[in-house]
Amino acid sequence: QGDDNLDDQRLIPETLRAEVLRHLTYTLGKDAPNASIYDWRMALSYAIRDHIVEPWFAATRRTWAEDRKRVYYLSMEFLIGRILEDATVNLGLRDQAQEVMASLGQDFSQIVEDEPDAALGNGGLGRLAACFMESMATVGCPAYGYGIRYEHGLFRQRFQNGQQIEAPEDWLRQTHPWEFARPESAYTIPFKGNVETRDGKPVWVPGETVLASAHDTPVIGWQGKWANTLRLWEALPTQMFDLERFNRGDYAAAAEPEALARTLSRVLYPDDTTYQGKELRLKQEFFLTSAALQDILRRFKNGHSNLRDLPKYVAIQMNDTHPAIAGPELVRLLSDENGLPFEEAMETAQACLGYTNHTLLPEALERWATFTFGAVLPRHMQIVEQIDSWHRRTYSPPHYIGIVKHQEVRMGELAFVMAHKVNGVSALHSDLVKKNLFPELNRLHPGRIINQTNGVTPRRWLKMANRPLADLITETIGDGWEADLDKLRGLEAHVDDAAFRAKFDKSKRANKVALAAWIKDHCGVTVSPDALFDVQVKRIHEYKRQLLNILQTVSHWHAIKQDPTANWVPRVKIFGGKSAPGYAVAKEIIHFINDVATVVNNDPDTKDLLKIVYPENYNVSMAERLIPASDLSEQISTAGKEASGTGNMKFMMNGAPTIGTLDGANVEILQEVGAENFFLFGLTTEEAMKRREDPDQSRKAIEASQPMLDVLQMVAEGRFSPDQKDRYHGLVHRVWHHDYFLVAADFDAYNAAQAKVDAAYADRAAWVRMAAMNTARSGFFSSDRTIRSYMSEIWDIPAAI
Ligand code: DL6
Repeated sequence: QGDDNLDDQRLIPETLRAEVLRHLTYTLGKDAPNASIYDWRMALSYAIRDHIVEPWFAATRRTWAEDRKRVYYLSMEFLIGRILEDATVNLGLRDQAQEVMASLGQDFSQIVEDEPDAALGNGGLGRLAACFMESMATVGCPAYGYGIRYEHGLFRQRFQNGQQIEAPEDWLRQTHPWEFARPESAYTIPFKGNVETRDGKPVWVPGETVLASAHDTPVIGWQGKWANTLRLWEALPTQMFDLERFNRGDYAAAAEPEALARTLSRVLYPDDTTYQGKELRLKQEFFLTSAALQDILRRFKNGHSNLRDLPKYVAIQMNDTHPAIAGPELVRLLSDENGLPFEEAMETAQACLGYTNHTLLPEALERWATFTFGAVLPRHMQIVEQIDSWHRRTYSPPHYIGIVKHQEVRMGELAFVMAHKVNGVSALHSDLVKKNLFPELNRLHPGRIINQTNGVTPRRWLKMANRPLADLITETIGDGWEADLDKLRGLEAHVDDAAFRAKFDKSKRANKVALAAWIKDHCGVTVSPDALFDVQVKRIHEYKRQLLNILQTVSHWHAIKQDPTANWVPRVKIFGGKSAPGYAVAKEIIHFINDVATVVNNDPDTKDLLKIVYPENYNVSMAERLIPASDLSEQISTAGKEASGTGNMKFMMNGAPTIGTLDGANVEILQEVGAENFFLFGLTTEEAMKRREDPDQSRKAIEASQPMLDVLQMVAEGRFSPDQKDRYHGLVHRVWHHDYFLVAADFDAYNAAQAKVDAAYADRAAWVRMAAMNTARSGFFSSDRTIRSYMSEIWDIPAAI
């Protein structure tokens, strides 16, 4: 069926050209001479979307006809990025689209660039959800993704005098061509009010309601063989408009119900790490979850009558604790609304639910004051207490495990208790989830915690983003690797072949040349494509240690100045990432990086030997540009703090060796690629924990390191903030005295590892071999592998294709 579909598409480009022109005329209402780039993009997107609809219908029809189990992936974030090019790649239409647009006088790559990123996520967690959607479609796992259709995605970042400024993001200002509005799929979502007892039964009488209205985006898998649905909810008022107030002339008040309801899908919470007891956030979480569960039950009941059968047809995955309200909400729907006794409702819910934990950071594990929780969700407060006492009764845990404790509802514990499987996202992380996060629950429920190491989709992150390398891979090992990434191992046979290495090197250089031109355009900095491109792109956070990177950069700069004629390897240090708006320390790190860049980039002593660039507004499409052009991947978090990382996998696939700690999935990357192809440094998780026991540890580390002393001295003297010499006194003070993330303790080891990188880079043949080995051994990190593993170990769903 999939191949037929591809054959159809060989009819193009004439057909595709006609389709684009038809949409331009009849959907956009434009004629070609007057069409803007936006019009052309929309026309092309609609034409491509038409090709997705058939396989999408076919997949949906098969799932119904064969009465298949589906997975429902509940996530507050889907960091999708751009869709157009990705869809053309998966449909095998990229070349044709390029040709067709050229024949119409349009540049395909400019059209692709015109699409705004769908930035409905903060970072790794949201991007993982997007990779999973694509992989579920590729491997034929019947699935729905459920999320919120935020009007404003992650804020736009600008720098003003080196400091981060946030501006609202407005991707929906233009028509989003990939979605279908489904106003008929709308559910009432209740909030607040109180619980009454009627006929001995609890009845929730809500104080407020909003409507969740569905918008569906089809997600097409590789070669168009299967497609699933990403269903995003828009919040609408149950009562559109207060006509009485309007007639009285009070226009603002008349529109109030609408404005209030819409708030729920207005903005993505711009933070993935900090707990904030905001009622709006809790309401958003319930809004998504309740709408999804009502939709799931409606679909189930359309063909099934026994609710105890739900787990045979429904697997629900909670992506982190954000949708953890799914436990009590499913119990409420099954018992209050459908009459199942509480214990049966519990059993049924547990058999459906899985919970993925994505962080050990205590501030990111949600807890709600019972006061807030009870006010917003009064019936759920009762059910959570019922679940808590059921759990105590059934398993007799030590008294200190409680879902409700110290007047807080602990969403991690709630998700754990309600799920039949709990998973971490890398081997190390899953181990720490067992040992450090939920040790008591793990003892009570042995076997419930399992590991599912993350992955990324090689279609977007290699085939689409890195065409020169993708073409070389196909030329070398043939096709088929896109859907079976272990085939990349076939490249290993070629890494000692100088001709292959020359081609590998050439593909990287092509990407670097393109990036250098882009950097010149966007940052005004001239960089040489012959320099080593050293890249750290991710959210700015203390645990990710961008500070360690920039302090070592200062040290390197200082060393060059001391001995300018030595044989230095030219480097371009590239940073990218946003800080949560309220995270002052992370924002100070951004300011500091930009201040260091200003001094270093203008220093005649170091000229082309060292440049620092930090493009504004890092997002998915920027990652697609930076990662294929990288020589070195910076994965330098404090051991025990990065749950997995997925950026690390993308760099590896694109032939950039890692400089990194034994943290998250770095551990498995190291295992796959081998120590000789990885620059390992730093304390282990255990060593880090031990080191923190000494309250004086950072001072001791600094005093033992002349390079560290020199760097901190320069920063404290105001070398990088000549206009305000004491600007970074606080930063320096923290490194000396409050260095929880162990920047000082790891500094010398990091410095030494960077020196090894320089030495290795100077030997071209050996370096390219190492880079190629990284690509060759990256097969394990395909999200297809991850999804197949969720299907067999958590969801119990067979592939439909
Ligand atoms: O699992 C996806 C992704 C991991 O790769 C990152 O290591 C992890 O930090 C991220 N977790 C989150 C949740 N909040 N925090 N922090 O974004 O998940």
